[in-house]
Amino acid sequence: MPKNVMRRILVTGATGQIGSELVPELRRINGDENVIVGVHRRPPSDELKDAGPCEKVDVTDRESIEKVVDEYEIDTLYHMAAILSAGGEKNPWLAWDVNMNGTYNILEVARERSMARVFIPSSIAAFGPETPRDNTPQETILKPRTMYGLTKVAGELLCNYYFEKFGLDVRGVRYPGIISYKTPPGGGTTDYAVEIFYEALKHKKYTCFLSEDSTLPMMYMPDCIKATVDLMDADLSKLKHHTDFNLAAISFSPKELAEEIKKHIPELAVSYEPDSRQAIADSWPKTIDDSAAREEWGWRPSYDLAAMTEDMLKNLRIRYETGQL
Ligand code: AKB
Repeated sequence: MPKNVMRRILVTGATGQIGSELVPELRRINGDENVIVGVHRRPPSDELKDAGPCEKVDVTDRESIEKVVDEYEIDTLYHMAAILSAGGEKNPWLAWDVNMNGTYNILEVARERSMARVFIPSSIAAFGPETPRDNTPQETILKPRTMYGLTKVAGELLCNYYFEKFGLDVRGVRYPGIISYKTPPGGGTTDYAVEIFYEALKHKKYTCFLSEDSTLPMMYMPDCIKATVDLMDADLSKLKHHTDFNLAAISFSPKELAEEIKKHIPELAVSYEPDSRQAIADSWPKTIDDSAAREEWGWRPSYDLAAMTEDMLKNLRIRYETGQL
């Protein structure tokens, strides 16, 4: 897929945390009309709606995917719809349906139409308590205990099967927790790392649902978008992995994040009341070895903890001051 070829793209889950920032970047590269926002639960923002097409897509209903794919002659799919770790423990049946049947439907629609390329992300939730937690290797034990995690492991394997068996060019990374200021995440174990910024600016206090020393792998949204776009642009012949790239940027604990925010908002008071999400965090890695992504498609993150914190606070302040929040 040469870089200068315009794709016809459908993004499922396009109104979610990552989708809502991926779409504008894909539209910048491919043209507004060529990137379709797949909407299901969350309505699209004015930014997404005004710039280009938005269509209803329920990934658990294959016909609703087919209708949009055929109408817009889609050749590339970004499948971002998913129920995350904490949400999946509240409703494991829905998590299975959306994450497993949704992924299977996307793969089948793509296979039947011989699509050019498909992006289906995995997550650090694919790891479990038996996985080495420091510098987690690319090839390692995958025995997650959450419904989200097990659907991600099965998803990685299923995507790889479609690549090996049918030659469908499916690609994916294991996203860490993603931090952003435009669209809040929902139902994740890493969501505290976004909530704390809103609460720090608004109330100068925050009660964290993880313990102060729960170090987890995280990433700022611009790096997440860069990784997603760069992997999809990568030369297929250079890839040894396809659907399960470890991806790392920053690792920190709630306490370290609070200390960094306090450099800008010294009055911030943070307390810790771990809930059921603590057990999930305890089963995930602290740091990740992403050398395969670095070697095979040149992955390099740009934001460290200090740069991410400064940019988050700057942009959230603007949103509060201009009445967007
Ligand atoms: C979650 O916390 O469930 C997600 C993830 C790490 O995939 N943010």
